[in-house]
Amino acid sequence: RGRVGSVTRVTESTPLIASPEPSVEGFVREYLRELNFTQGTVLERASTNDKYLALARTVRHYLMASWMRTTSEHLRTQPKAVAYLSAEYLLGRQLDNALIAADLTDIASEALASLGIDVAELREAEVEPGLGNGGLGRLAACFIDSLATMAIPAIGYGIRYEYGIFRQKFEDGWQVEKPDRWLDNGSPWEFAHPEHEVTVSFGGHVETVSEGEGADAVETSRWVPGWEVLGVPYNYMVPGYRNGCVNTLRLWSARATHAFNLETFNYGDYAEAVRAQTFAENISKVLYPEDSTPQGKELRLQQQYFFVACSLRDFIDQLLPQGFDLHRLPERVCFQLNDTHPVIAVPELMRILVDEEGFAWDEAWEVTQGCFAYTCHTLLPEALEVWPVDLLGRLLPRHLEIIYRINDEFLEEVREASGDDAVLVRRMSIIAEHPGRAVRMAHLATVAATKVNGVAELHSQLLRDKVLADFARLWPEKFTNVTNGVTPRRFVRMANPRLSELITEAIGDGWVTDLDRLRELEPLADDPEFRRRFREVKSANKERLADFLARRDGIEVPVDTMLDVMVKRLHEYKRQTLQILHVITLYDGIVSGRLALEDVVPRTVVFGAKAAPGYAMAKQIIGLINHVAAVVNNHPEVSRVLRVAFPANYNVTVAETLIPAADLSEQISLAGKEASGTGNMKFALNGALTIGTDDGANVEIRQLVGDDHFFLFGLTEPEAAAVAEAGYRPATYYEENATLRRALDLIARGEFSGGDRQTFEPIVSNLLGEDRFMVLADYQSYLDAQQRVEAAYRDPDAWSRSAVLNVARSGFFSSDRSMRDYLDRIWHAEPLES
Ligand code: CR1
Repeated sequence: RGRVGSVTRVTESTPLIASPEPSVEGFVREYLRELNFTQGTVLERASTNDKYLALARTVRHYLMASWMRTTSEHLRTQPKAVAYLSAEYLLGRQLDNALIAADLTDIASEALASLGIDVAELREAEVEPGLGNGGLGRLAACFIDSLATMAIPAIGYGIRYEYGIFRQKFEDGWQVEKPDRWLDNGSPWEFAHPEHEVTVSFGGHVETVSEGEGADAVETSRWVPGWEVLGVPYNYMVPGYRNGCVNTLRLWSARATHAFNLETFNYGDYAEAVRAQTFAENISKVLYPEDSTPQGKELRLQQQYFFVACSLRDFIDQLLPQGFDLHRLPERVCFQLNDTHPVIAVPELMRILVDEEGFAWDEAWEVTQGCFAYTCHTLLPEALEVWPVDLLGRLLPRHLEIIYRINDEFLEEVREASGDDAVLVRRMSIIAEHPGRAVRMAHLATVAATKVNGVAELHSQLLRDKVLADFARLWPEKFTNVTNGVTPRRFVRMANPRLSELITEAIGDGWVTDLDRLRELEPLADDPEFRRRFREVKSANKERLADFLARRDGIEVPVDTMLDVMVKRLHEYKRQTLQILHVITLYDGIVSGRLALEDVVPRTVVFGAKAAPGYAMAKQIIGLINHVAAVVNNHPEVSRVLRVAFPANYNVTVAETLIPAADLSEQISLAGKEASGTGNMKFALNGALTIGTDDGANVEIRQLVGDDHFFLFGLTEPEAAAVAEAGYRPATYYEENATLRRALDLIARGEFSGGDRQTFEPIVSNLLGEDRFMVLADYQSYLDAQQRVEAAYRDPDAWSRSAVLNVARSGFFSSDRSMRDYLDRIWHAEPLES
């Protein structure tokens, strides 16, 4: 097979250019060189963007030698690698992270200050790459950071969307979506490698060919594709924290094939040639803005196949030595499937091995099963991806055939193991029959993977007991848990420099790469001086937030109130509605005179959330929050103790300013619905207390920080399941709880919609009629917990003691620990010797 631009074998003596030594003078020199020679401008004329790009490129210089060294070491030593396959990477801004990783923050500030430039201002010029929706994409970004920091040979594979997650605006309080043009000013962090382009085929049909003669003749399938696109890799540095390791994130961009264009063009139809090009390039055009619900669109399946086909080809052709015996592939790689989005990689590897490499089916299956592992990120049945057979067959006919055969053999195994249990066979089949024939991607992944994991203890338990129970009975040893984690580099060290300094002063700086060491802070929770300084950090962070929101959104945030924050995607199961009902209840109490102002702990409730553009109820809820905010914030009495802030376009950059300032973290999903949550971890690590249900990773947070430092409320998962089983009737709660009734009636009567009763009618009738996520059932319990929050907040010393203990006891939630668990339980790869 052709190997375009295939790598030269690297030997010990491969020459590498050293990065410049870090010094202020050196940095100034490198910087001016970038500004003059690459950016092509002089300081006097340089725009902010020029200056930012030159700074980013300068920082790159200091990481470059490490990147090249890491890359050639991987090629030379051929260690077992982790290939993380993810349709999303929610990276956030790169500049600060790179500065911190290279230990250049101070040098860069000083160097640029000597040129009269403020680094802080340049930071703001970076548009974050929002190539993900929420937790799943941000998790992938945390994981590759940790892998690099632990020097694990790893590569992230994904899609270079031209448009990331939409930019959210509010018009009269309602969400409107604008395109995210993150590449408009150029990205200094990417390196395009068109010479390593990969051809990806689609469509066409399958032919059966006979090889050999007479009795020896074997029938083999051959895919005759209908059309092709090219995948061009863009490499991004993934710097480890000050360890000389820089891994690679490789994102694929779709291009039209040269041949395709040229042919059409020769026929004289220029417009048609351009159309063909646009068609091909659509594949990596835009990120689907869906979170926790799959979008069953043909283009999405094209995206999925496009990036995994590119990635498998790339790994085999570029990272393995020429002539590598693919029977040994499992020794060299684990392809980690981040949810079902990349699962089409399974039949793709089978196709490569059987059709291209001439493997017998069983041999190929053994190799394939050894190479994949699958992480499931959901508990909502409607979030499990399913592809209609006719669509998949049209787009990838050979893959469908392969899936059928995998299914046949798998169902044979089920029949044998179950004594021909036809009901079980139907339930477990990779092919669903109703409502239409469709491929269940989670089943395919589970059948193919060496290991299947959930993302928190409770979630993994529910996968075993409910979502994938049949599979767990058949293959109990396949199932495992790896509780999610977040990178302490970005979410503490970088986002919260003040807290980082305080911690480092107390226990040294080892915690940045060994987060369990935060435990050493525990005794300091009892030290009044430490707590005072901790409170100082919190209030300085609130000032920083107030400043940020004033500039960014013109929102006024009072800094001397309790900051109560709920930031995450807008989804009914996450229950933003529950929190807004609490706000309405406080408002109602004050306005009606039942609640005296001095009895309310002043608080500012902050929301941040995007709704999927097609998710009408989620958009309604956004409208409600903004309308309630307008009424509350403009009420002369109420606004003295209660404010609601909802900055538009919540993203990683906003999170980094908001989370360090928070006092209270809202993690209030209905138990059994949030697989893990990762925001919950970021808040605890930054010293916010959690009000939360026994759901996802909240369970583990509470166990670690202790019941006294966590505000638990709500139904447990088994209780919620029992209520649902018995027939849940939300209206009963409305009828029996006067406080709840008043809150809902206010919405229904148009208190927040200028007297119009229609505006929020869908929300009210949904809550009273169906309330799938049991908001009304948990309302009173939530209110009671908020009362406990208020009581606790009135005692600043006790509160900050709890906050310090939250920090000290949350080291477990480092994504470094998650990586260790994946390595032990799933990947079995080793760090590279440095
Ligand atoms: C889950 O909803 C979890 C992240 C990362 C999300 C959230 O609870 O923390 O994954 N799932 O594991 C998701 O986005 C598409 O599914």
